[in-house]
Amino acid sequence: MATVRDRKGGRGEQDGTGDLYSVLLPTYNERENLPIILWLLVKYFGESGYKYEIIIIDDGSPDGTLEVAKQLQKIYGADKILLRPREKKLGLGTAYIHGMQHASGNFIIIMDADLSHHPKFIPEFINKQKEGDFDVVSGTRYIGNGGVYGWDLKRKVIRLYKKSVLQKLVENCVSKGYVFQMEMIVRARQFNYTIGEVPISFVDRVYGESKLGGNEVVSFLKGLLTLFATT
Ligand SMILES: Nc1nc2c(ncn2[C@@H]2O[C@H](COP(=O)(O)OP(=O)(O)OP(=O)(O)O)[C@@H](O)[C@H]2O)c(=O)[nH]1
Ligand SMILES: *[C@@H]1O[C@H](CO)[C@@H](O)[C@H](O)[C@H]1NC(C)=O
Repeated sequence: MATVRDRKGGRGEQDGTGDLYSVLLPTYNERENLPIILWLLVKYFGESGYKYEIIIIDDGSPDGTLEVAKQLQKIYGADKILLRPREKKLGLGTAYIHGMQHASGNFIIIMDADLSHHPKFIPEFINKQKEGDFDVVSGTRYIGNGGVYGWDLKRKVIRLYKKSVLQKLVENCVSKGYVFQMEMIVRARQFNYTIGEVPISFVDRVYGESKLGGNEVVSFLKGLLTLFATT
């Protein structure tokens, strides 16, 4: 792992000197997951104080994901939720490229909308990036008692990139689908980009092996009621 470097130009901490994080959220038939993933993103970004925008790239989902996204945009604001839909399912790789073209942030965060990633880890990714001025920050999964599972080839992880680095990587990647994400990290190593790692418990799914905590579900539902009452 790279050592901590001197910070050049005194890049700000929280809310400091203009770092903006663009979260790319590709969706295909995520009508049911989108409300909770956005609620969690807004919650954890709000608590951290980092500036963000969420770019939803929906590929003509037949389940009406885009209509749900429009409702959520009304709730959270068009400055926070950007909709950059495409006509039809064109694949994950090009969805990222499309989203990136519309991103204003100097950092890009890539994650799935299907609740396989918990947004609570995002502030840790950001802190890690600042700690070493890393080009890329990726999750490293652990199996329970601190045992390293290593690079996850089967399942995808959240990643944070400097925008310029992500641009260079996508230009050089040829794979499709989720292999694309693996290729990006392989190329990052080839290009000698510095990669920070955030330890993530192997069971970090929002649903699945580790469920949302009961408290989180309750406060999500309360939050929804408040939203319906006030909008
Ligand atoms: N915009 C867009 N999003 C997609 C597409 N395919 C998957 N997604 C989204 O990308 C995230 C990862 O979904 P997965 O289904 O695991 O994607 P995948 O690994 O390509 O798997 P398959 O789509 O089943 O081949 C989820 O948020 C999906 O809703 C696509 O073609 N376009
Ligand atoms: C990356 O580093 C290795 C080892 O120092 C070096 O041989 C290689 O040329 C570097 N690659 C690039 C793209 O700079």
